[in-house]
Amino acid sequence: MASTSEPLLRTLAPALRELERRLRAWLDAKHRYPLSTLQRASLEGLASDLDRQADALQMEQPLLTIVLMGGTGVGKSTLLNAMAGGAIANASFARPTTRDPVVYYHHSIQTNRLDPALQFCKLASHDRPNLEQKILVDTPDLDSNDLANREKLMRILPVADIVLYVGSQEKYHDKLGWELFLEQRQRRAFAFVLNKWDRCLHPGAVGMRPDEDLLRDLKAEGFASPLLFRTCAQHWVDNPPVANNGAPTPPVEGEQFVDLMHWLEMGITRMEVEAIKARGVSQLLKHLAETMDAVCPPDLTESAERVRAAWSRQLGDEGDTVTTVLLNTLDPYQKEIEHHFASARQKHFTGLMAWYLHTFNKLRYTGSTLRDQIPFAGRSNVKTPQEWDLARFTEACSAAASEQHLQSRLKAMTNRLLIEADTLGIPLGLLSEPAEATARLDWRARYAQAMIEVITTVERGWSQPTGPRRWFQKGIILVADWVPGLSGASMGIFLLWQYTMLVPARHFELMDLLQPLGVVLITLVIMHIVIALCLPLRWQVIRTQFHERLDKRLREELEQHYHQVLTDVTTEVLSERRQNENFAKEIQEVASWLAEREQAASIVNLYGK
Ligand SMILES: Nc1nc2c(ncn2[C@@H]2O[C@H](COP(=O)(O)OP(=O)(O)O)[C@@H](O)[C@H]2O)c(=O)[nH]1
Ligand SMILES: [Mg+2]
Repeated sequence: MASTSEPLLRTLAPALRELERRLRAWLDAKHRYPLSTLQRASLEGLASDLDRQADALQMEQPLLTIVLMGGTGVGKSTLLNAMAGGAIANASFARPTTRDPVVYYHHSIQTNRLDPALQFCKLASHDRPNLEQKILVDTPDLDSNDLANREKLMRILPVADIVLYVGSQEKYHDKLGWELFLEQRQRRAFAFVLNKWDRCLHPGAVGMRPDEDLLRDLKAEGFASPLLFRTCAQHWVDNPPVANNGAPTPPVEGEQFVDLMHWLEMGITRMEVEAIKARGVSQLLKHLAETMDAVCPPDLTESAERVRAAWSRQLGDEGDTVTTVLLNTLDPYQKEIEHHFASARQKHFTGLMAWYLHTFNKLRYTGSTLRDQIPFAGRSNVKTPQEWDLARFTEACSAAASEQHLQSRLKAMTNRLLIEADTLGIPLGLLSEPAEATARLDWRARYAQAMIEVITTVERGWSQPTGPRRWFQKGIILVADWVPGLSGASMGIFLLWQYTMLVPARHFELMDLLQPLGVVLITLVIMHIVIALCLPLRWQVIRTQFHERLDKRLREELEQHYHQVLTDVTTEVLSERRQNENFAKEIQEVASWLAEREQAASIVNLYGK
């Protein structure tokens, strides 16, 4: 049995190392989903445990470490001395306060094979073949007032395969000790010693017998039939059993020190050692799996969908407000914009009409061109560009708008978005950093860009329409381009006809020259009126179109950026979740492989349910 189980443990070592490597890499990686300090510490502890177990399992013959744990004065040191058959541990009479942990081990074990936590203890070797694979460790009192002592104990505990929980009649169930037991019981084998048994039995004792009381409490913790030894350690120090060289007589009825020794020497066979080791590893894996499960990020896909919908509403409102603010900034420049639109269309006309429109617009918008030159304080803090330059103009508008409200609005809105996301199931901590970074983007430039694009589109849509409107406009332009010239020419021809063909012929007068010019001018004016009626240019119409498009454009821009934050974070968290699940699967694989091969050794009583 032992020969088949040994490869089991040694095969386990590399698997544990691999898990340790994965765990450390996971801990070192950056996590979007936060990990609490406590969780991190506990995972780091588990990584060292994996390392320790891997080391321990790699040995030819795995060593079993049995640690004596208990409160001050219960007799741990005395018990170890009794086990050793002589004074090796500092029992209280020798050095009551400074107590280094004592390690009692077989001389064949090279000290460098001992776990680092043990190498710094007081070492006492022996040559007892029955204890060859076992290391007994006395520890500082768990209720010691000296913090350094408690620290020493906490450093040794992880090494323990079996904890021998020692109590005495007055101290077997102290709060500290019991808490430590509850904390460790999932991970280690436990056996119990009730020392000073001689004191438990004295006739004056009232209430429940301590051993029965302890058994009852252990039962409540799932230890149905725990190993409990009642001992009088002091007695065996005074009368070492080896010296008796025969069947020693217990000092009082029911004393079980001999049974304890028998269990340690014979009860824990090699098979049990390996079973305990294997069990220790599976407990460790279980603990690791549980901890990984606790830190596993939730699936945020559904919450993200809800948040997306809620955000869309808010971002839509924001886009609307920003549009209104931007357009209000634009309002005072109505004339300039109309001028700009008019000049854009004027370019489509040729000949006389082009000249006429140019002159007309110049006269009509004198104010606006004039205004370009004078700084006009008081009306608005928007600076009008020196030359008529639409791009620079809108940029200035949006810069002003931005200075007024928009940047701070955006910050406030981002906070609202974060709170909304939090209530819908995406924790604040996940989104705040990238969302705030998005709020800090150069939105002024983005707004300006949007305005320029929209104003250009509206202008193009107006000056170069598509569909039937396009042909309608073409027709009007064609008529407007030709009719004034033609009517002037017709007038000229008519006059010539009057001079030459008409009988009696008309006499030439200087004023006649003005007639064709007059006709041209009148036609130009009539055509201009026709143009104005058929292709109207009104600020309200431009503004409405502008509002619609800018609103849509800004909404898209805002949604694009903020939704990206949501997508990025959910994808990242999802991939962290996958990683976590994969790791859990690997842990599970090792654990079930181990479970299949775990021995049916008689170790069940060392573990609670
Ligand atoms: N009556 C009685 N006293 C004991 C027994 N074992 C140890 N003691 C005494 O208990 C005191 C504390 O023992 P010690 O081993 O130093 O306790 P530790 O603090 O747990 O290491 C010593 O004075 C021992 O003589 C026992 O079985 N019966
Ligand atoms: Mg002691």
